[in-house]
Amino acid sequence: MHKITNISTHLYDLHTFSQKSLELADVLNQIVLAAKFVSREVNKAGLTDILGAAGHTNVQDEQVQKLDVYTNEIFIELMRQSPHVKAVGSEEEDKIIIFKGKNKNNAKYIVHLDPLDGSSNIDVNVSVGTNFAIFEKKSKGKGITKEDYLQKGKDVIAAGYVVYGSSTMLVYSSGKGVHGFTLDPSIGEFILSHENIMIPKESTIYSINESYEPKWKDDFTAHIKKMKTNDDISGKAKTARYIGSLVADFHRNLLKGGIYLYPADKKSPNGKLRLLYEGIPFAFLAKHAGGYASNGQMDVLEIEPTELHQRIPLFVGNTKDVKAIEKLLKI
Ligand code: AHM
Ligand code: MG
Repeated sequence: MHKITNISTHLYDLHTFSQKSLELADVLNQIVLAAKFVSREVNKAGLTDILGAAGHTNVQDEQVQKLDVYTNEIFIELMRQSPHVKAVGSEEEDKIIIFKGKNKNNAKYIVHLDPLDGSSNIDVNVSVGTNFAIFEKKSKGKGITKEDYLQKGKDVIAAGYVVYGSSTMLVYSSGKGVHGFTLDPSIGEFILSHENIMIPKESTIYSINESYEPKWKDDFTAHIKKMKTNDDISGKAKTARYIGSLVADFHRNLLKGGIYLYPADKKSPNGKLRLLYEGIPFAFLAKHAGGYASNGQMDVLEIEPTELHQRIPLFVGNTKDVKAIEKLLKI
């Protein structure tokens, strides 16, 4: 029989059972548990009309929550229950949530997450996901400072995402390769299915919302046009794929080779995506899978965060594609 590995065993193996691996495994296990709850809810989302719509009661007379509200609450609650998580930054919360209490005296991890990314796809049975990045507190003592929760991506301890698609998959890296686990719903376990993912050398896909083309600068439009015909990088035409859930678009490009682009434009001069929980997790994963992420000027992992919900333009995927965009946009 071939070896069956779940995520905690995998993490212990990678870090040879160190204290760090035990603590990190606890945090990841809480993320895994939350993801299982969310996966269950996502899978029955289409049944809400039958079971009860958000804001109303279902057939059991329970209040039904909107999926994004539910997801945010379950992730925060499970982070609260881990003795190792000191704070959580969530796309759904204005401020950083800092946990207090005796069981948190030695907590040293800060988790930034987008509990349900791809909000426009929630109600239409299209893949959505959860993205996360885990940092270690730098300051001494029980408290937490801005420097603790506004760290550069290069200081990430582990990052990953869960994609709730035709199956539910969790992909993570703790700096030693990028690994994918598929949820087996019959036993409720994430089992290692994609070990050591490397982004394919041949990049065949570009992912961008082309409806914003009238807002782009001419040289950017020309660059995208070149991708469709005779790409400078691969010498071949790329094909377009855009789901509108970053997590699902990134996942596909990671496995198939390609570039995801969300530039700054006249409507969003700083881009749309958020540095801490949308840029950094994918930049970290891309790096460890042989790819690269940039804001058009520099490596996303080198950007100094100044606020919790800071936005950036984001280009992520095959290194050569992203470097070509950087060359085009660099001031
Ligand atoms: P969200 O966090 O509100 O879901 O917004 C982020 C999403 C990404 O998942 C996706 O890639 C992008 O927004 C799509 O934006 P647009 O509809 O402008 O193409
Ligand atoms: Mg999002």
